[in-house]
Amino acid sequence: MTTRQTVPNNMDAFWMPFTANRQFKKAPRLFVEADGMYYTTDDGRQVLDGTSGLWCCNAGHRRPKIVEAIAKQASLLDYAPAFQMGHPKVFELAARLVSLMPPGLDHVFFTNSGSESVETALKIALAYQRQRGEASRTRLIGRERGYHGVNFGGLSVGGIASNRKFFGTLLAGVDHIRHTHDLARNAFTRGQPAYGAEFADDLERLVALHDASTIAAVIVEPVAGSTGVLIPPKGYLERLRAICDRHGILLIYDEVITGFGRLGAPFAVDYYGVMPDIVTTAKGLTNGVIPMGAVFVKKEIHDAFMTGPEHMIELFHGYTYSGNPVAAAAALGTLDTYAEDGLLTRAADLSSYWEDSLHALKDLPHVIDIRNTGLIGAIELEPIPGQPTKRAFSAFLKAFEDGLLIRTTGDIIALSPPLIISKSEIDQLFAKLGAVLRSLE
Ligand code: PXG
Repeated sequence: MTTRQTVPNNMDAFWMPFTANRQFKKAPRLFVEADGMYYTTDDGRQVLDGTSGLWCCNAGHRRPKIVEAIAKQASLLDYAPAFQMGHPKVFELAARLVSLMPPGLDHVFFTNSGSESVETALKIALAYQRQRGEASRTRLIGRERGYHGVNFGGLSVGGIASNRKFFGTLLAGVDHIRHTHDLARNAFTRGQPAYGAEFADDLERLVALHDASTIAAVIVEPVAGSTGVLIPPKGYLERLRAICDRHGILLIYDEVITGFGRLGAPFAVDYYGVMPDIVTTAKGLTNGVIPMGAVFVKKEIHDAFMTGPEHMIELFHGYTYSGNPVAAAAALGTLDTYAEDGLLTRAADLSSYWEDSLHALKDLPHVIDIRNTGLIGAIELEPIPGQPTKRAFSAFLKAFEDGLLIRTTGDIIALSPPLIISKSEIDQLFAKLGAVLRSLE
């Protein structure tokens, strides 16, 4: 007789990322299958995916076009060297991706994650400034509460103390503009907050301090995700762009979360109508199925490197798996799925229903703010005095028991369901979440 064992005998060996390891291993939460909007746990329960995995499964789970594309590619060409060699799928993918962006962001560099996309963008920015004769522009500017992955460049420009404090002095020459969160003026805003465009002027302060001739680039998430869904105040991105232009500073958007339809347009670039010079993506690029990232770069930046002898490498940067054939096939299958289901703009149709359902939780206990854009929502809870994060973590555990997957960061609950969600599934999500919030201490 065989019994299928889904809980491993020994969980010690795996040091889990960004996880309370000891808590988890005492009471493991395991998914064994997924389909559409739902995960299945090892004990056979259905869990509604309120977070698209980790903001990545924008088309929902186990989508046939993606599964087939991966299987076919693996059986045809499993791997091709990424340096000095190529394969057709990656060129097809780059052309498809560029066609989704507004004209100008014409070139794509492939990576394997959001973190690597960020490192790539920062390195291209520095190298470009040198290439155009501005080699003194070596500073990188991030923003408080920014999240740009976990590698040293991204950590350095990132603005989350708990992620940074263990890891020494990080990159030299980095500074940060202030964050845009302003609960006092903007609590319970639907969409873009009315107040805070002037927070962009903080970049002028850093220009005055360091001088523009030392600054290469500024990187921001158009909507900060990991730090608890901070939506740009009206006029903020416009103002940041104008200051960058005034001082010859490149503007990098980290669209690892906002890319691929999350806001109701293919990218935040379209949604906010403010053009950056470089855009980082990952996650939704392959629907989370195979690791892959892509960095979009303006033509002028790319072209500045296309000089010198033709046999010479133009940019000394790349990864063994840049444009991996199976990942490229997964991305093409993902783009086909997005196109077939109209997912890159579907959030725009659903966002007012989503918004109303979310804001209906306004009067529940401990709720101090609710904010939303596209198919993103956040509920900020009053922390338990002396025990920050505990209230939201309890909500996460309770929601999981009740068949709903949410994410929490600090005492903020973040929601970002697959873009295939139906109105009745939105109802179900908020009914479950409402019950969880009512039950909290
Ligand atoms: N930039 C941004 C804006 C991100 O959100 C990264 C870079 C790094 O991507 P990789 O693929 O290296 O993890 C991210 C990742 C959450 C959560 O729940 C967010 C991320 C990852 C895991 C959880 O907020 N964002």
